[in-house]
Amino acid sequence: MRKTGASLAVHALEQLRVRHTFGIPGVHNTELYDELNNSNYVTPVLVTHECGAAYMADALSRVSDRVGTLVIVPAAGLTHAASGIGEALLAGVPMLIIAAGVRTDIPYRYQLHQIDQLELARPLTKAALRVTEHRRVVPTLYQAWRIATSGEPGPVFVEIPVNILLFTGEVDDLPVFSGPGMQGVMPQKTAFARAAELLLAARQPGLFLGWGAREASGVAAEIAEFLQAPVSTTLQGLSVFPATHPLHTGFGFGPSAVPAARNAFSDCDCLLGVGTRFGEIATGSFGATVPENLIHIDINPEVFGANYPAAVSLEGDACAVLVALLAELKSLGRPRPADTELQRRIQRDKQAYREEWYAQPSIGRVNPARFFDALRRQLPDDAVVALDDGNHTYLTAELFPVHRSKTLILPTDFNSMGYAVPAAIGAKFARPDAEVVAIVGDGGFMMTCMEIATAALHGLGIVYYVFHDGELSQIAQAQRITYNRAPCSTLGALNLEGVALATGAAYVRIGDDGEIAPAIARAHETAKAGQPVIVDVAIDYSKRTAFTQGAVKTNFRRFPLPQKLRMAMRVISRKLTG
Ligand SMILES: Cc1ncc(C[n+]2csc(CCOP(=O)(O)OP(=O)(O)O)c2C)c(N)n1
Ligand SMILES: [Mg+2]
Repeated sequence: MRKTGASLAVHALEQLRVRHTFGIPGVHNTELYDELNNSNYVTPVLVTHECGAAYMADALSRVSDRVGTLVIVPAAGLTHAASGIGEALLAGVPMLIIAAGVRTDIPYRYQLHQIDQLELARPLTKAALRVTEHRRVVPTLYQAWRIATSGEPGPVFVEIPVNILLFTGEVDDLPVFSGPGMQGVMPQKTAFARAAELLLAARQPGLFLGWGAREASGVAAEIAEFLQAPVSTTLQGLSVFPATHPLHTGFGFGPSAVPAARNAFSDCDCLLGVGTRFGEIATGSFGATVPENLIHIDINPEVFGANYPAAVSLEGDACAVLVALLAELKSLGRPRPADTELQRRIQRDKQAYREEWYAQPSIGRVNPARFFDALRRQLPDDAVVALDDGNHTYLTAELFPVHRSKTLILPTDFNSMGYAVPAAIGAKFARPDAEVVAIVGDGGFMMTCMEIATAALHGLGIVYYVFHDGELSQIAQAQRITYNRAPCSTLGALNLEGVALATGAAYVRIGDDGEIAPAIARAHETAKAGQPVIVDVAIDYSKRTAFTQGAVKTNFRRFPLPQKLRMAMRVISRKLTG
């Protein structure tokens, strides 16, 4: 039979349960957009900028079991989407990127949008594939989906030249998708026994959970309870262990961690790290001390020993490996009695940290701890929170208790600002019945805020909390410590009410602590009626997070002595002379 590449691609997307695609049409992919428009299953979503499309696709993958998909024009579509693709790559998030390609059936060079896209896509993706004939459209998309979702997930790029999309070509059949097909590996029994022995023999075991453990919250809790081990998470993995659990301590466990985690892990002699790469942010710039007895579980064997040597490494799916490890623990040992002293200390430390923040006088501004407590009280446990990158990220990490896995999403290792606004849209498309909010700094907001027009167009009631401090605070704070000044970190005036007017959102302002609770209630009422809301929060950033203080100190300590002296002298002389 003869089919256009566009109709074949849409057949494949329907088979792959792709409900939404994100992108912008251009001359190379209009046939594909026409076919998407004909589909009863897939809805193509128009965005304002392909960067937004990529963040939407990323978020959709993070909060659901579907694969976020882009449909973009060659070259310019890819370069615009690159930040979101990079984010998905370093965060282990599956994504399918379908870009049209220039014509391959004509002899001309210097075609519109002509560059070597595959070369550009390669370092940003797990794989970059090109379709060269009609027969390969469907199998290539199935292959891309399998690569994107297997092992450590990630983005996969597929180029389909416009002549294949637009013209008909011969195919033998329309293959049905037969499922993932890849079976995970499972470590040797002896490795489980060794891991269980180390954990049972430890004086103070601890658990450190990353995003890779997102489907393993239940079994991780059972192991923590069995061992009476405190639990800390990475930044990306903040949601994987409920903050309400008595053994939950917080984000990180080294000098950049909150006091509850820092203290609970101070004499940890056996660490069970699950679904984490022990990367820079997770470890507070590698400042965390990891004990010799590290048991490292990950689906990607490349992470073992990358930064910290593991005494035992267990390659496989976090959930399956933890289930087997728990069985081994039960067969070799007995559960420890509840460590009430440890649990009491965790709660005491958490309470004291909160009180420290509450004591911060935020006159005429909004106290972060009071804001997060009020938001938590008004948000259901299954609400999705999307963050951006900045000071607000670490404030949220330290002060907002997350109750359920995959309900907090944020940019981490690629660490690209501009994530939150579109990510909240992707999350709302994926989970239309859930409340979705974004917490975003004013700098990050400016990067992608026009995407709120997309939310308004689709009647997506998302609440955008913009922490409006007038500067790029996360960087400005570090600049002030190091340079005693903060060049290029002050933002121009931003009229958020104007942005609301321009995008079709409602506008609410929180000027001080007294306005927090009623403003949140009002914003969520409006959002429930299907309108996005921009909440202008006059946040008080005068107190630094534990993370910022810890990370600056850790980095400084590691500088060579002459450089340390140079920097210290500079800051002292600037303090004296202004
Ligand atoms: C694309 C990109 N550009 C620059 C940075 C560096 N950066 C990290 S945090 C930050 C400040 C963010 O400012 P804002 O969005 O206002 O958030 P705040 O820190 O004030 O909460 C900057 C500039 C980055 N992470 N990503
Ligand atoms: Mg700011």
